[in-house]
Amino acid sequence: MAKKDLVCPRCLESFPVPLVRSPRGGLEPMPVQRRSAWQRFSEGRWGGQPAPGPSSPARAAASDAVDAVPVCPNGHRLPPDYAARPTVVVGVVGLTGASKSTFLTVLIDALHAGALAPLGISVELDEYSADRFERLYHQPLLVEHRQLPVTVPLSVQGESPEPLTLVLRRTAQGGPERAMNVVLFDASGEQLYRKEDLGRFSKFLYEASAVLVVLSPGMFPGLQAVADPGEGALGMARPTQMLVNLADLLRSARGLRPDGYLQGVSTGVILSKADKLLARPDFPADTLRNPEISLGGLPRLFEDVRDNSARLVDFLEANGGSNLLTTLLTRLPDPTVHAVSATGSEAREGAYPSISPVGCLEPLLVLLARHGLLPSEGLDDDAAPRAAGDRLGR
Ligand SMILES: Nc1nc2c(ncn2[C@@H]2O[C@H](COP(=O)(O)OP(=O)(O)O)[C@@H](O)[C@H]2O)c(=O)[nH]1
Ligand SMILES: [Mg+2]
Ligand SMILES: [Zn+2]
Repeated sequence: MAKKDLVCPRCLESFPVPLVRSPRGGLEPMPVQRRSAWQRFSEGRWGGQPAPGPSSPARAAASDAVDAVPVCPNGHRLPPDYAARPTVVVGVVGLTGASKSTFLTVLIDALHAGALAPLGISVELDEYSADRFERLYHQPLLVEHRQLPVTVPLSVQGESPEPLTLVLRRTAQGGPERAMNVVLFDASGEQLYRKEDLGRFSKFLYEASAVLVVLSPGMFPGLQAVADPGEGALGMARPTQMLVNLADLLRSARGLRPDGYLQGVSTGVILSKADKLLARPDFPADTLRNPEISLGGLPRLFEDVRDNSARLVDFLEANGGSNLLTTLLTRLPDPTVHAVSATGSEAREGAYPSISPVGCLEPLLVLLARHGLLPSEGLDDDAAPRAAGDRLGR
């Protein structure tokens, strides 16, 4: 398989090798430390004798190269050893108000607090992300318990959706450490259904190898009673169009036909704000849960994920989401559907009494299994690839 390009965790531009600032100005490929032809020749010739050391300018150049910080073509510094790890770029897609930012905040907070420790996974936020996460997400929501301000859609071409980057490290007992960069970014769904924005803003999704679609209950016709202000009036046409465009985009980014199989792309669907559905008799309330996490329990957990997905699909179809669900299940590869409540309860006058997230980790566990950091046993009912839609037992 061809070596994959790197993706900058700041601007999401892809590039083949890290660059360094050249002493002459500008950027050049990071030098690989190689022995010169003369060194190789002389080693062979003079066998056991110590090779003459490099000249002092050569030593100086080598030490510059070691000190130089690798950057992307736009000059953003890459986190330490970033290029040595595989990267999964996760686009979190949903309309404004769907709960993308709130979900990301509680998810990253839980990861940072060691939620994956029972699986032998440690999580570190990259330095640049950590600072932004603290100021813009953690402090307002989790310390002050305030509602997050709306994320403004990108308005300038070339503007970055400002991803948050995590490094996940897993040490299986006795085995070598495996590490992965996870780059999460907020993909405003508005910029997916407005045709004029598609080409300008959705290039970031070209780099995504994982997609988390966030759907809030208020947009389903049968669930209007729990809609937040403005949500219900939108109707289902926009979110459905958003998904059609998303699926087209993921395929065209890979040079695939509109019905081509999206190899290597994982998709999860988050039914957000599910705390608001608990009072409804038709809602499968036990799908909203914080399951115990252990390595031994993962296959069982993933089987439950499949069962719960099927029940949530039935629930949403019965509440007027038929077209949208058909679009999801037929156009995206093997999506699992998860009930999630980022806050555990509704805000009153802009503030939450307390924040107790439910179900936030599950979509990430599936994603990590799909991308090879966790075993995926239990996630697929058999090894043979099946058409999307079948997978959910329908
Ligand atoms: N009841 C409830 N409301 C939520 C939850 N998550 C978000 N909200 C509400 O939805 C609003 C929009 O969430 P936000 O994360 O800003 O949406 P985004 O535009 O997709 O980033 C928040 O201000 C909250 O009022 C949740 O888990 N439960
Ligand atoms: Mg937001
Ligand atoms: Zn960059």
